[in-house]
Amino acid sequence: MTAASNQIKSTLWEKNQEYPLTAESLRKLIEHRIPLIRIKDFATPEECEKLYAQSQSLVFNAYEDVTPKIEKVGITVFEYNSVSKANYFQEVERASKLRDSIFAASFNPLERIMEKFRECGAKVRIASEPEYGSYYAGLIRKIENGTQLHIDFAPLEQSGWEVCTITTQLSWTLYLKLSDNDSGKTCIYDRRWTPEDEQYKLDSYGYSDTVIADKDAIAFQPYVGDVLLFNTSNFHYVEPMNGQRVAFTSMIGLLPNGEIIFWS
Ligand SMILES: O=C(O)CCC(=O)C(=O)O
Ligand SMILES: [Fe+2]
Repeated sequence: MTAASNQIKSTLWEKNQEYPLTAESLRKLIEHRIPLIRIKDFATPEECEKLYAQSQSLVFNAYEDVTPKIEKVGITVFEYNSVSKANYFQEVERASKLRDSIFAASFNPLERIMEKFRECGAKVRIASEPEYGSYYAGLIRKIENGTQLHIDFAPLEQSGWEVCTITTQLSWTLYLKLSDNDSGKTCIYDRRWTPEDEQYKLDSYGYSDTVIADKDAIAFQPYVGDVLLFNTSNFHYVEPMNGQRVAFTSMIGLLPNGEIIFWS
């Protein structure tokens, strides 16, 4: 392949389709050459039900300034960006203890996904901050009314945190409870965010449709037990769900030294 055609390929998806997780597909996802990876049957229906059941006795908190409403158990750097790093790290221990007690009574999807990345040859760890230690990773999240068109890219939101030094951001989502198998799709566009797109920002996180005009998209239908992995600097949104849509999720980032970090 010539350098010129290689350059074209790196900005366009090779095919508008799903891929299984392999060392090669992971590399291509990072390079924006494929739209998404589906890990089929990552967890059994029983494991998903157990993890979901654990969340039923917990309080889900809604993100501030986010409409439609998104609720979750666990903490995010996004919410502490305007508060302080110290406050975030004060909460990490409490949130991690709660998460670990949920895992103990069900199973540990975070360790499982990290192991799958290791099997692909990746060097993975939880993100950490020199003076504070490990970040928190792993939200139980309800997105039932859909989302706006958006991207997730820590270097845009955070500054002075390890997660803002990543060069590529992915997310992984394990679906635990879905009322319907024909709604609540995740739509991902073959359109990466650029700094010029900030003029199309509508509120705390949504963007105008102008940014995705004429671009290819793929609609991912979630199933219980499957994992979705995609590059979150591609514009994307979640369709409203007919009922429940509960998932376990975290962010994933590639550092300049090639290490892969997980956080929420
Ligand atoms: O729930 C999903 O399918 C994906 C949600 C999302 O916006 C993300 O993971 O960045
Ligand atoms: Fe997102």
